[in-house]
Amino acid sequence: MRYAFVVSSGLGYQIPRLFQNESSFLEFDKVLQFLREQGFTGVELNLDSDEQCALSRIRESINEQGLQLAAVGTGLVYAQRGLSLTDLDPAKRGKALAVVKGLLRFASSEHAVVVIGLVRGIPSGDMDAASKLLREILVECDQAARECGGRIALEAINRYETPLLNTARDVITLIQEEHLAATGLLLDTFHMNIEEVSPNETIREFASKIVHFHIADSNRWPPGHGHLKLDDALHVLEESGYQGWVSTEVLPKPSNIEAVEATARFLRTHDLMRS
Ligand SMILES: [Mn+2]
Repeated sequence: MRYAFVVSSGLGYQIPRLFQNESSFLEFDKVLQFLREQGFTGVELNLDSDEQCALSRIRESINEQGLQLAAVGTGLVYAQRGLSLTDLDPAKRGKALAVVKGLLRFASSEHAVVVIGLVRGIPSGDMDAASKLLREILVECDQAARECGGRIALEAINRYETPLLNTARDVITLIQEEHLAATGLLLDTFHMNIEEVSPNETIREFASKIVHFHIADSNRWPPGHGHLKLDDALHVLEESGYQGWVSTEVLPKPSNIEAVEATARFLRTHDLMRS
């Protein structure tokens, strides 16, 4: 398995207004260097736009620092720009879809997955209509992914954040019913702790469908700061034959630096990160 760390203006190593100003690009370079020094080989980003200038610069930075792009998250498309894949306004829905498609092209050129998490939106009211909209648009996303050789990681997210696709089985059922060939499962230990009967059983059951994996402890702090047995979960994941990225998506607690160091230390102590 390969280990990555999220860098964003929200979760992960937090850089305020990341990619919105010059100083944030400079800090980004330093953070990438720090991640590499700590033993991580990949970085996961959360982007809210597919603006080409910024994407080229991001690609250059990652390559220069000798890291790989593990994944591109899209939650900020919703959190920062208010665009979701289930918005009842077709124009806003279309904009969200356009950004996801642009990010799919970028990510696929770097062999990275695009994460579909909260960009699905938080619908209230007619849930059947929202579920139907989501299905239709995920079919479109999958089609776009196939066209550019990309892959989508559809995340099971806990009920307190969205009513749509809370469990691994919810995600797998949709993928199978809609025959989504370029879409796989993203499991996140924080969400699984809330929604799954037995997270380790869930990992075993759906191992062949997992295309990306997020770790955080029970309180979303770095591994070792909560009450999850993350070493057990990761050994189960490894034994299941998973060879993709394990990406640390945590709150920047106690601080950015300490979150990275604590995670690296945890992964080494438990013989998971071996480089
Ligand atoms: Mn996650």
